[in-house]
Amino acid sequence: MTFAEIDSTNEYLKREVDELPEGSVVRALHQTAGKGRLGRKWEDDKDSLMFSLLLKENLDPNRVSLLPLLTGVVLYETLEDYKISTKLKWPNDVILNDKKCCGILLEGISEGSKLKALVLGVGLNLNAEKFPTELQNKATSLYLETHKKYDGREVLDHFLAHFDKEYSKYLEKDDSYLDILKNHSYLDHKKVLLNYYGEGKEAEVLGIDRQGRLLVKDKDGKESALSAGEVTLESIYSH
Ligand code: BT5
Repeated sequence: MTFAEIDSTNEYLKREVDELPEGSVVRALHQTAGKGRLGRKWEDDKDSLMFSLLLKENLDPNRVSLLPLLTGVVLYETLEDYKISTKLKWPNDVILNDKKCCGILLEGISEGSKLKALVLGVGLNLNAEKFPTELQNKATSLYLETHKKYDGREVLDHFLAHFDKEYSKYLEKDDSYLDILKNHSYLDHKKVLLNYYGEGKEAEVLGIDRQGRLLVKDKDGKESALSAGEVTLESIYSH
């Protein structure tokens, strides 16, 4: 289903969760209220791929935090089909030549204490020729990096084929897709400022572990493995 314009494809699936089946995909050519995480805004560059996917079956609350990582890997594979090499910035950005070309937003819908559904939203900048001033240093599109134009429907089909393959593995608890994240991780060797339960924590990123956690070394040399649920990345302060 493709809308010419809608508020947000994530919000649409959340509203229609009871009516729509497992695996429903909704795309919008324009979003009037595109969202990022933590109340942030997703800028609609007018020529990008924006869609959401509904997951209702076989949900395992203990493995939900792996899904943005899996989606990043699926986007990596999708763009490799076009010979575009990206890096994955844990936990949910896709980076092309040091700028963000794609963001992922996973939202849960609960009923009482039960997880009822997940909505997985993806925004991928395809053909934008420029971005608003405040994003110019950190956002990019496939067009700006490769000087080619891309067909959204075709890119979405590539995405869905890779997603089916990797998600079936995930459901069987085969997390081998994490190897791709480990091998193409953007944050490795960078010094970062993390928000750890509301407190600032400076650390150096060592890598990603087999459970998809960020491995860091703090200023005292102490190493730890942090999951996306307990820590958010505030900034990168040196390479
Ligand atoms: C994300 O949030 O990156 C998740 C974006 C998900 C967007 C999709 S589009 C389809 C579906 N429907 C929705 O309403 N949302 C999803 P976050 O990590 O919080 O990053 C947001 C930040 O990225 C903003 O604060 C900006 O700094 C930057 N940003 C905004 N628009 C951008 C764009 N088009 N390209 C690159 N960076 C952008």
